Amino acid sequence: MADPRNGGKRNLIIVSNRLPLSVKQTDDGTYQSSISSGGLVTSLSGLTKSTTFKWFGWPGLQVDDPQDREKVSKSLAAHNAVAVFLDQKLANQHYNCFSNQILWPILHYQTVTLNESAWESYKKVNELFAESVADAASDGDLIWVHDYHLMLLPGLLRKRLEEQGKFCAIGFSLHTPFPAKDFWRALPVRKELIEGILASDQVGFHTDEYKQNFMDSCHSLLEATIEPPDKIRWKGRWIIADSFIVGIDPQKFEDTLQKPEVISRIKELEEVYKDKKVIIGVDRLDYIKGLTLKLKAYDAFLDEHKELKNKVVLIQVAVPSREDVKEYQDLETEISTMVGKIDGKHATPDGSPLVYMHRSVPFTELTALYAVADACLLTSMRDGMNLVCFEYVACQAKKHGVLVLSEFAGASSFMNGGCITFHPANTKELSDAIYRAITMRPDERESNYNQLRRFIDKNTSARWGETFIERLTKCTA
Ligand code: GDG
Repeated sequence: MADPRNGGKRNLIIVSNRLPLSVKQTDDGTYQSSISSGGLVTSLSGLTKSTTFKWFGWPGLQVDDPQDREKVSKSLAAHNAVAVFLDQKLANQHYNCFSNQILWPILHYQTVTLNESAWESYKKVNELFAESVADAASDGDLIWVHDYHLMLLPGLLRKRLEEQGKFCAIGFSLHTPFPAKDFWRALPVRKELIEGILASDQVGFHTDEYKQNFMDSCHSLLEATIEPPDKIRWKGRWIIADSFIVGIDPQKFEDTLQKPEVISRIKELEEVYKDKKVIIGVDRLDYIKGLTLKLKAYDAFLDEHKELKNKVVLIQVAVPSREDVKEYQDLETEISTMVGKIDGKHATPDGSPLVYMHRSVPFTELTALYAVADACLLTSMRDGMNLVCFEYVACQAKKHGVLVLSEFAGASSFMNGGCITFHPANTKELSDAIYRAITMRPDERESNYNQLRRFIDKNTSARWGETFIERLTKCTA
């Protein structure tokens, strides 16, 4: 709905657990905020002409003093961002203990047990978000809520908005898989969470499979009526549920590849690895990314193809993630141990076939690594979409590198015609996939590549944002 107060633009409120900004206190006690680029930020680029934005979320730092809160809010306001302040203990219980230790695993097909106090904190944080957003929203605004940290928010918001006599269309996007109904029902609070989501007008998933799983749960747990392909009737309202391809901004990668420092870095890397096939892996250090399976299969591949030991290198970037959660600390130890063993077993005085980097690399270095790699290996056990594979394709216009992608990454349901897919826990299948990738004929590489390239160029993040919001706008008609 266009708003005459904004020159006919419509107003969009985006809500995510974390604001896409970094806020820092300076030496003089003031606060400075800088916007961090990211998928969600880019996805709004196509909407700027028709829409004004306001972004709500946790600023990522503990601020208790009311005066400091005011200062933080002022620095955020310059970026149209609004802080939802949380105390450290509550934020920890909501983010680490419920969202990341209960919801994240169950959404990725891992069994969990409920932690009652973490659930209470999850509800409390969703309430605080609802209070803050509902008070700031005006009648007719669009509200777009993101991800599993805020599943109760659409329900809490709708109630508050109705009490305040405001009508706002609410959209919800899930960035993870939604599991099959028999799996989801193992969670004791399974009904409350999907009831929360169903208070939205439109719910977006990465793939049709996740959408269908969600609809199945709504039907079997809540007796909601499903009208295929994309409608749910619940408590007298219609809700749209559909898949929306999240995508990246390929131009950003093309532009970075043109930078002089990236061009010279690519040359350097090509020199270092001139007689080798380079395989790149880029993952957050998360068990869903299947890094232990990747290393196991790579070890098996090196055992089977001893002649290739000095002719291939896997460069694995593993970005530290959720380091406060014990499962992630244990995983890091397990992976470091495996890396040490593989190195010890296969390295020669001429080098090692495995380079493991447990840190985040700068964006320019990341693009250079994508550009020099002959193949990209992604072995997720489950993954909502996986954007690394899109990014690799965006950097491979010259080489036509091969994408080797787990069949459990959401992206594989769109890209499987142009890449090698495999079951990540089938070591032999994965080892064979690696071999096939590094020995693929150039004409096959090129035709696969062209197919993938068309897909990522068409399904950009800007298109995702536009499509989701255009359709949500229709819910207000
Ligand atoms: C969740 C879902 C879904 C990684 N290492 C570095 C670095 N990255 C960037 C990549 C990419 C992003 O992080 C990772 O995105 P993914 O989509 O692969 O994975 P998640 O972080 O798990 O994201 C996922 C996504 O949400 C979107 O809905 O696709 O399934 O799990 O952009 O480039 N960036 C830099 N240095 C690194 O070392 N600069």
